[in-house]
Amino acid sequence: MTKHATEANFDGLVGPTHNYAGLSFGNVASQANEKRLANPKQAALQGLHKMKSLAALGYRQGVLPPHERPSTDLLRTLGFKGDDAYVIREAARMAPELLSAASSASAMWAANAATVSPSGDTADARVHFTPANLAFNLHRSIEHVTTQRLLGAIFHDERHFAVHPALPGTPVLGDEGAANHTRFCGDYDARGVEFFVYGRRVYGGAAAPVKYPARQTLEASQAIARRHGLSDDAVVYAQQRPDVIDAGVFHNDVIAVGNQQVLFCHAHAFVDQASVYEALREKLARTGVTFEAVEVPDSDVTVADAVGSYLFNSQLLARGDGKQVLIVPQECRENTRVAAYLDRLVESGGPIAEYRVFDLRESMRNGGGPACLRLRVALNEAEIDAVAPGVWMNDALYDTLTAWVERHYRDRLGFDDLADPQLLVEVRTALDELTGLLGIGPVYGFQR
Ligand code: SUG
Repeated sequence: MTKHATEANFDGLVGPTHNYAGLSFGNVASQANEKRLANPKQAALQGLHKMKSLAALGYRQGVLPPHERPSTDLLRTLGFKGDDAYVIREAARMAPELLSAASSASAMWAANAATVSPSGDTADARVHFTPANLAFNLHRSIEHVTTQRLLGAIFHDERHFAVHPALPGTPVLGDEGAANHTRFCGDYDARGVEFFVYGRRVYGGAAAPVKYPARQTLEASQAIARRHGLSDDAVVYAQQRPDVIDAGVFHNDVIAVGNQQVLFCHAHAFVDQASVYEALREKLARTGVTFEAVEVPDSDVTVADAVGSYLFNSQLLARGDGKQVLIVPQECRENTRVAAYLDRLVESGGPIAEYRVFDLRESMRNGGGPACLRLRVALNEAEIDAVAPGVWMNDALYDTLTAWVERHYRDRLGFDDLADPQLLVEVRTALDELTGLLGIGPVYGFQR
């Protein structure tokens, strides 16, 4: 593996409690699959297969461990008392929806773990991380505590990395992390332009969706840019179109993805889309890079097609030859319009020259595609060396983690299983072993 500046992808390893609880209002897949029986083992293996495949193609790939679930801390905060088994049984009996929230494996969607600003962009030339408060959903609002600890363990060298706490968890500062953040650049260690997309502006007003929530506010995005030390000429803000949020685009990464100089997006992604392109073009030009938008017209792929297939929830990755490869979920092959579009796209001679298809069905049924599963961290050589080495994916780690999943994960999980206190015992046994396998030391509350 070469050690030049690169963009590493850290994928969330699916946790042993992966299930379908219908917890996310406005996320149509989550709502449609509520109470379906899940297969955590298969979900984790599907994710590992993607990680290993991208590592084998030469991309730097890391692993973010799952969180401890069910969270008895949350249940205790909500008033349940007694030992862990009693707390879980009482929650199942009195407030099953709270037990579901406390049990979600939603930390797998690492794109929502944090917003990351690479050292090329920040005032102190360190990589800055702000864990997302995910304040809109109870089940996700508890993630940032463990996320901060995990990022602190993996990116522990403070000469290179700054891991901030999450923003206050209030609706004014709703923050969903990198799912609403894209960075454009030339070389990964050079100055880039960070693109923050918000759904709602609290102060000063702006149109907002009427049916579904806008989870990200402009005020949150601006706070992150400030604390990361980004200069005004390296930042562009854009509002997501409220009508597409109402059509099920609950994060910007359901309708747009970018990498280096390329933005791949639907024609209905942003309010005043032409001005958004112009701002990106102008600011990127100051870094010597020519911005390229690949815009998909509604006549080729509708917003409903995009939401159903997750065409834009793809990973756009640089190939060695200046072209890009798109990593798409297999649902894109199953929608005939999207499949035909993809074939035309790679024939068109544009920047996206190839696509590769992955089966991520278990995650997709909760609204999580290839892009949701990964957190991008652009790193220079010295920073690569400063990352905890045990989290880098390679053939040996793939084999180790596959065997670990096979040993510890169930192959079916429904609500009744969440009520079984034995599940927490299994989760703790698995996670305790995992921190050893990844060499990141004790990070979970039960290990302290
Ligand atoms: O926040 N689904 C997640 C999916 C997150 C996808 N991430 C990105 N687009 N980057 C969410 O809505 C569903 C859980 C359940 O219903 O069981 C859930 O949390």
